[in-house]
Amino acid sequence: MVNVIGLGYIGLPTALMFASHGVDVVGTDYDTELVALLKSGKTTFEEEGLDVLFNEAVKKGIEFSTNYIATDVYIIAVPTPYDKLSKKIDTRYLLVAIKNVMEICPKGAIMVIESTVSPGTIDKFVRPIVEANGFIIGQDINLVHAPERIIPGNMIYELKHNSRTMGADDKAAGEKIKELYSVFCQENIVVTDIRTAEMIKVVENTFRDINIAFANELTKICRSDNMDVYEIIRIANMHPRVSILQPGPGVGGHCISVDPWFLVGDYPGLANIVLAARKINDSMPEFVLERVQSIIKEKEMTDLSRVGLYGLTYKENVDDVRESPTLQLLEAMDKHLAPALKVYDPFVKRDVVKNQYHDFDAFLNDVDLVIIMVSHDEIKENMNKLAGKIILDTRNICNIEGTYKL
Ligand code: SAJ
Repeated sequence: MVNVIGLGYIGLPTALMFASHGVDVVGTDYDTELVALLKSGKTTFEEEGLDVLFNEAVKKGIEFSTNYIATDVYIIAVPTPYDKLSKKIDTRYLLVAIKNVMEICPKGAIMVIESTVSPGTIDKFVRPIVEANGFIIGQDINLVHAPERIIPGNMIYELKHNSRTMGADDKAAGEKIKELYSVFCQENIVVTDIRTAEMIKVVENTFRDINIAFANELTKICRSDNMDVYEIIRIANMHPRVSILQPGPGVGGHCISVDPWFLVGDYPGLANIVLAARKINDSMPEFVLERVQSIIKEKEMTDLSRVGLYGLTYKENVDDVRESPTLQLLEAMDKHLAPALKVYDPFVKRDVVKNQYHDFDAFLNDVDLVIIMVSHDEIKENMNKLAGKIILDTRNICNIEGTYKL
């Protein structure tokens, strides 16, 4: 039996995937409300294919609990944020999970850590807890690091079709976990050591952050000299060895905007491009604000209460608002004591900011300037509704004449 600890964006689909492929699974989370919701047959976030997978897993007997279960395989998928001051990993949720596992874990078990961790975290923080509980690593328990790689919006497909990295001290334990994941993972699973696996994960997300930063920096350069960055990227990408990503209003989410900080915090003076990229991406919400100010001036708008942000999530067609560029932009406005803008997002059902709308038409009715922050399918399919508005499109999805771009 597998006990999956942490039933969030990664733990839940992973638990469901194992269960739907016939593995005995208990999913554990400390959040009683979340567990109650799952037990009542409801999923806890929106993701393509998640409900179908959930129903299959329930049919196969998956269980949800707030308790940790004595079993032979644990998979830990709890959040690992970064400490905003030191830029280092905040291991608090991970270490609580490890301690709880150690309290009930029988000898001979394998503990798999899926949560992203900075290189050295397992040596520095995890091993001492395991050993303090009287377990000899390699003899009484084995550790494996299996960092997740799935992208929100395409998680279910990617769980099956992405290759994986497994870091293990003990080859046999690594191979055992590889075999377990092979029940659903159809791609190559590479077994390496733990520290290498930790680094690979952080490197993957840092690579993407740096490449998005390049697109964002180009945007600023092009804006300053009146060039069309999208045309430049489109045509440059026709070169066989050039593949520039897309500029945007910033980088959000719990992964790409977080993981590169681990390298900055842990290797001071060495992670220079990484730090520059983080700063560029973090500057984008303010850049959007500057664009808004110049448009307001150009259009001689006087009623600033009629400015609205479309999109609150960190990217298209997900309901996750963590570190979202829209939240970053609102925070920047707050610092300048500027009045809050109107905000609408079809995926965010609860109120998370001031002046939030829950109906697209009502939102459009109350604004003259629409800032497209997220390219949800809803707006792409209803672009005609924006006719007559002043539009700032930070995602390059709107073809309406006169639309302002980044
Ligand atoms: N973004 C851009 N321009 C782009 C691509 C993305 O501005 O060309 C922005 C998005 O709008 C968003 C942010 O970057 O705000 C991050 O979005 P994303 O789609 O690039 O990535 P995430 O955070 O949803 O998922 C990433 C993935 N990592 C990589 O592609 C290397 C995923 O595979 C990881 O599993 C995930 O992080 C994670 O959990 O670590």
